[in-house]
Amino acid sequence: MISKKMEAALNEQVNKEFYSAYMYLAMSAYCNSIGLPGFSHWMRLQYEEENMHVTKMYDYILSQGGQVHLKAITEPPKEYGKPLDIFKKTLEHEQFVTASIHRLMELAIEERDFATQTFLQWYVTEQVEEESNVNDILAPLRMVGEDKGGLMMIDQKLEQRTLATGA
Ligand code: OFO
Repeated sequence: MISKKMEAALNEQVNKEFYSAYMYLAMSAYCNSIGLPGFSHWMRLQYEEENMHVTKMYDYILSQGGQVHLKAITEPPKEYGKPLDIFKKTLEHEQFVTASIHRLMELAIEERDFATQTFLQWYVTEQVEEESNVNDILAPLRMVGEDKGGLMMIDQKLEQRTLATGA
């Protein structure tokens, strides 16, 4: 059983996770359109991961006897700039999601809602991983700058990403 306030906050987070999925799919399309198939693949898998984040939270709300309220998803941008800008925007977005998860955790602590604290712990850990993965890509991107050969190498590396299980 979760409080109505917690139910509303989790529904807001479901919407944010949906937006994340939508944004990464838009990024995937954009990367494809600028000739970066590896970047596009990475973003496509990120989209799949976000869908898992949505479903996990959706299932939790229902398992706690809560009501799911699906809201309109904001339209993501169509263009994301240069390869470095794409991942800078990705990091910014993940930091925004991390802050949102932390606010949810604060609410769960305030309400002494132990079940939701345990549930949210998975997202706290996941966000550490998400930010770290993006930082690992940003470092070589900063190094190569506009160098086409370097960008191609990074593109090939991103093409190798596989979907993480256990989400
Ligand atoms: Fe759902 O973690 Fe990214 O946004």
